[in-house]
Amino acid sequence: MKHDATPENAKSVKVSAGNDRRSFMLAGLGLAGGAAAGSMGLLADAKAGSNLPPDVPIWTKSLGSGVVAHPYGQPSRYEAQVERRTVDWLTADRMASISFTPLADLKGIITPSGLVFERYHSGLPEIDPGQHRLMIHGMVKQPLLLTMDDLMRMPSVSVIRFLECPANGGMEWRGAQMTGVQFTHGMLACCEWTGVLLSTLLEEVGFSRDASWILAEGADGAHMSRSIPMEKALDDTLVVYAQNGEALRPEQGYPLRLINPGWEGNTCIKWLRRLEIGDKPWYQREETSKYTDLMPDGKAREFTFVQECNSVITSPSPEKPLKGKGKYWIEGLAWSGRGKIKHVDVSLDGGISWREAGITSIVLPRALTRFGLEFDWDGSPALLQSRAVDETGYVQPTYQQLRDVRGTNSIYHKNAIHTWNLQPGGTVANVQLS
Ligand SMILES: Nc1nc2c(c(=O)[nH]1)N[C@H]1C(S)=C(S)[C@@H](COP(=O)(O)O)O[C@H]1N2
Ligand SMILES: [Mo]
Repeated sequence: MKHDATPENAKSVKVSAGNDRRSFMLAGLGLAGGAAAGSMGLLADAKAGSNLPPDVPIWTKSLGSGVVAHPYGQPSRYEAQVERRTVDWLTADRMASISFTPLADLKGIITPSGLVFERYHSGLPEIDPGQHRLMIHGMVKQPLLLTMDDLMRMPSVSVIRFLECPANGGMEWRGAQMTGVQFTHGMLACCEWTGVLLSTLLEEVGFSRDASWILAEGADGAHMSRSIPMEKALDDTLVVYAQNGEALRPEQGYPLRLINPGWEGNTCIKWLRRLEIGDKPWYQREETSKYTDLMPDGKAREFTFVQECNSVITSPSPEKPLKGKGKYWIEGLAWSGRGKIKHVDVSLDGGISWREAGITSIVLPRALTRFGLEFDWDGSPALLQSRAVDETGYVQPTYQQLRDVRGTNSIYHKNAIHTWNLQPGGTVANVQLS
């Protein structure tokens, strides 16, 4: 798109009223023609007022506010609708609850810290980092009680990885019922995480050769805890103190949390206070009565750690309806707990035919990956789907394929191909195809 309509040359063009202004603007943007006006929706809603070309907007005629009007910067007030939201009927209170990431409004692959979904089992504890300790004990030569300062002095690494609750989309096992991508897929985020590799800490304490599991425990009232296999701990588990370049947010576990890249968010213990080294799993509440998968044979599958390959179209979506026929950019997110995203296809006809989408972001293992595709909408109804393939060759399943294996009792680990029904008026509804 060419941007050759500077304010200067804008003034030199003689325009009289609303319609002429519109065609001038479109010509300047290289989008001349009534069809483009309708299709792009450019200026479609804008009332020709004193802030629109060729007039000089009011904010251009005076000094702005000075520096540090906001010592900690905030988004524009025009972005106030971009916020975490809850589904009130899901949980009895806000302490053992969840809020969802507003995926439809986000760009790129990094989730801004203030918009990362929150999952608490007993509310958000307010922890004084000066009084916080990490205890590492059990089958070790040298138990340790570490301060935050101790941790900051150790070798540090930063990685960009997604974080997803295994219950993400769980409500959709019973059929399409959530009203937006924020709620169907918003237990999902991707941040840069900085901290110390757990393997570094394990070397420090000298773990026994018979050790095979590690219990991670949080400092919240729930003492949320999970058993982590030693293999993962020695691979890429991170004890994290920073997120997107600053200290962890309280919501994300300040001052310290675990990140198990690509694994159930539930294993990523926040407000981390204790790591116990042992030789078997502890079978805590969150790995027995919860976060296990009830299979068709009536048995519960335990320790389903990996978040399998998944994807969703974030626009169009219920939050991002279309405004008339014409060209649009379909975009969405794909991710896999097993590695990098290799390929994303998009269907406009409910999975009968597929087109390859472009990958429009950096591609990192176990990170959100953005895809996009041009779409010329003729105004007819469509069934939009995305289907991701990861570097292991795993193809995101249909609901039917998933139910064939998992039956109908599941809550967690739903990664089926999702369908949006684009309706003639441009609204988008959540529907489910098998
Ligand atoms: N201590 C503690 N850690 C916790 C939880 C918790 O309630 N307490 N919730 C877990 C769950 S179920 C998920 S999905 C992730 C969510 O991380 P987030 O709130 O940073 O998005 O944290 C996990 N770690
Ligand atoms: Mo979770």
